[in-house]
Amino acid sequence: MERAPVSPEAMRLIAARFTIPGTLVDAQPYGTGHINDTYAVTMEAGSRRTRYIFQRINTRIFTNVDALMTNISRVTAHVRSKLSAIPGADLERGTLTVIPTRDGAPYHLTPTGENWRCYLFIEGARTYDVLTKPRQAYEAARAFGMFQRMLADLPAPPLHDIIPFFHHTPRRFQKLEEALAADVRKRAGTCGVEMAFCREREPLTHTVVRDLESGAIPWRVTHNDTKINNVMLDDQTGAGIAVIDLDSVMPGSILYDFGDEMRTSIGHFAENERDLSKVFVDLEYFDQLVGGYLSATRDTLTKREIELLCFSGILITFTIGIRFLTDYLQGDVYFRTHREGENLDRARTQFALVRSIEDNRDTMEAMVQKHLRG
Ligand code: ADP
Ligand code: GN1
Ligand code: MG
Repeated sequence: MERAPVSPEAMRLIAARFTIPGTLVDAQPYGTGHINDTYAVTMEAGSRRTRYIFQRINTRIFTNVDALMTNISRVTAHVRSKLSAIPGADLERGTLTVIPTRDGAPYHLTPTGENWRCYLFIEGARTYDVLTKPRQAYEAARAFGMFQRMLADLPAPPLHDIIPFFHHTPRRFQKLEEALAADVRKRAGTCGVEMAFCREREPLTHTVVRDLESGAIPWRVTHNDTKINNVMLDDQTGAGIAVIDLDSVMPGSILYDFGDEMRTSIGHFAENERDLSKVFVDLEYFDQLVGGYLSATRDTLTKREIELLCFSGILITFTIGIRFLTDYLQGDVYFRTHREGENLDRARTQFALVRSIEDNRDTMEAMVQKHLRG
């Protein structure tokens, strides 16, 4: 779903509401996120130009913006306090910095009902939609692992459950069946193969949910959207410096985070790749991913979490494929799309990756064991 672009005049008025100096000299749509509308905004004060990220929050998805921004403020403050204990740490690049409005609020509600927030622009670093070097998989995974580690002692109360049942695969599966039955866009006929694929794998939807419910694996503070373009890598050193897109940080399983990272960092294909011959696991990237993730989390994971690491890649890739397919059937109302059928392509790509992980599972399990030993 696309939303109307913002006029330069409207952007100027919005920027004026935040505690940032200068006048707006440029504003451009930015990034490839599927949910919010993101703009890179340049302000000029005297001879100094400073960039900011402005986001129009998608309130169809985030219905409680107060709760959302409370979570983000708490998480970024906590990460910043952890970073401040590390000599030489860069507090402005190591996490998002929420810029308050002139009324001291973490977001601005416009007279027309739009919700805008503003972050410092993290300069000298970038996100990747597709990785180009195995080492990037290590760095990104290490950053996500460190992020989770830093949040392990976030003081009570628990974070707001921003999107209940976000990674609850059995519910996602049920929604898919409902969307198929309703078939509002008459697209059911085009995804018979995909539906068969999903139904064949229905039994695996229950594993992590059941283990969380029984206490076999712990609830933790997790990011829940650890796709590769939600972590910034330094342009000079390549190091993973900041985990961003904190909208869905809430109680969850680390398996959600590890699985989503795996989905987006072990191959050489875009999420919407149509040539499925390109969709396969590159084991060298997986090896780096596991190495980076365990370098930060090895001593915190339980035996059962470790047992499920490889499986989580199958589960989360499958879950997100289910969500793309559901959105396709519902008429592309959730994820931003740029062409007809894009959500179906995205679903097909996810399912092809599920197959490739299934095919490589034994080798991947052995790699996890190798990293645990050393
Ligand atoms: P969405 O929720 O739509 O995915 P994100 O918060 O992930 O939105 O932002 C979209 C993209 O904008 C990111 O992938 C990243 O490239 C860029 N971005 C977001 N926040 C910052 C920031 N503070 N500094 C620099 N780039 C950012
Ligand atoms: C969305 O916001 P973004 O583009 O980083 C989505 C994730 C999906 C992802 C698929 C809040 O992430 O859950 O995994 O698209 N975010 C939300 O690319 O639904
Ligand atoms: Mg994002």
